[in-house]
Amino acid sequence: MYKNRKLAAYIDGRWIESQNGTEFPSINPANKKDVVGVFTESGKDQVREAAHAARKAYKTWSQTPAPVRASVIGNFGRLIEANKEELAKVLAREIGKPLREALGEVQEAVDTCNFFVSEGRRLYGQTVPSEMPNKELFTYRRSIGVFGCMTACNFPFAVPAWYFIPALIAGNTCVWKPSEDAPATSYWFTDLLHHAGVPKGVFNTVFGTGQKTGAAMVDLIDEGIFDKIGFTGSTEVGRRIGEACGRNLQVPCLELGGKNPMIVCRDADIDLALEGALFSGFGTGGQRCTSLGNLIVDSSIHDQFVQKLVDRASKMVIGDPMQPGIMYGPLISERFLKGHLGHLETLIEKHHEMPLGKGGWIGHGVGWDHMKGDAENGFYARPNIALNVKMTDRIYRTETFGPLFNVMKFHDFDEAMAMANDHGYGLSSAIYTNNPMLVYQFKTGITAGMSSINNSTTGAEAHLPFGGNGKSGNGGRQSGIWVIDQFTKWHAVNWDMSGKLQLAQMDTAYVEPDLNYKIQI
Ligand code: UN1
Repeated sequence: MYKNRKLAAYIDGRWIESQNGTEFPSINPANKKDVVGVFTESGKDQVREAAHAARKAYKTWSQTPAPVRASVIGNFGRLIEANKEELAKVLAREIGKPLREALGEVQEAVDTCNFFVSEGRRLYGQTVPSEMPNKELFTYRRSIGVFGCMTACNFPFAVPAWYFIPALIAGNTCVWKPSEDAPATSYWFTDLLHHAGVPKGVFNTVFGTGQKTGAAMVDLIDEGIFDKIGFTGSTEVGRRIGEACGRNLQVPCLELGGKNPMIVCRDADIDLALEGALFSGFGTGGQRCTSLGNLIVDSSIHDQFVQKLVDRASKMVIGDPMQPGIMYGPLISERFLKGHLGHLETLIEKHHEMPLGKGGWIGHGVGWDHMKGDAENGFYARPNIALNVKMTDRIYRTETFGPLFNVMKFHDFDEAMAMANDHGYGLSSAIYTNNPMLVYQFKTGITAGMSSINNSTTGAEAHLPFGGNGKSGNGGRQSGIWVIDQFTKWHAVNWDMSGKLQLAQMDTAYVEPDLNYKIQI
């Protein structure tokens, strides 16, 4: 347990307490007086030590039969399931996610385990015909090596599961820098892997902030101690990581921000679209990479739709994550709340209408009629909708990561598609329509990696490829069978049994055609 221990890391199967590192507390954002735990930042030396432990464990783990590796992941899934309620409560307490969603997030990790357990019995390669006699060709998936990974705070259990479950099954060993906003959740993730039977050194965790521990990991890419990097977080940091990996001829898995569009067409089921827009925009306090950024509404229904939207939004219940029936809880931490308030300050322009008001921090100068939490001690923000947003506005192309989204008006479908794509992100997207032709145009014209038809921009299922394009990532995908390509490299093997040197292309017994032959009709 992490209580009264000031843990800095889990390396080579042991928890490490630090005497002199910088401490950082994990604070319950619903009540800042509730300290979930105090952890200590790992520095460069500790990150290096973790990577060395992972390197040492790599040979044995990569040679352990894949079905045996997968059985450990099976154990992990069973342990998560057996502790689902408790894990969801820690997660909700630590990052303010409503309990129902926290339970869903833990379930997403269970689903990922269940999906990948049998992948340990596949990891298929191919047998391929050779152009030579008495020769066979094969392809094998080989593990990559030491995987260094930095994850975000908004999905502190499911997203690490997306990375580490396939990485471990494929035979890699890992160093994880979880978010500084969710160290307790990350502690339990690590602890359950330990109890699932992951051998020492195979999985290592280093706690700390992005500025210190994360920066140390990025610096160490140039030392060559990682063979693969994964990162979920901002586009800005992703770009720096991509540069460091590029210098070292590595391809990282980058899952970055979004400005996810939702198009509402005139023929849409309006009530369904309203429901979808509200959850996409305000579910999880708008703090999903897949949250709604720009709501793009047909001009002929715009005013009526906005009126209903504002009406429904103004009745949303905000409050303590443990309370039933809340739309969203506090923001993840004070830092996220301040970031959100800063966006309201700098991105809202004179021509934007704010029908839900302009602010702000509930309990700190502003109120909210349907508040079910401790406003004085929590980091709660009012919801905001910005109307009349144009493609030339900064807010159109800036990820805001809070309970705030834009509404734009379109006159023809080409304009709607331009609004959906031109901000340069390409993670998630949605359309509400019952017109198959519009669905087709949307599916073939959207640049996002994920699209919903008559559904929220959020809530991807755990076995479809998750990821984005443009400013949202480098095209890598997580989840489902596709993620195996991130954690394995192809190995091509040829086996010549002919007893002589047969040269491909040169000694191949191709059959020559009679090119003088002309058909006579
Ligand atoms: C994220 O915000 O980084 O699709 C992940 C969803 C969730 C995962 C989001 N299943 O909204």
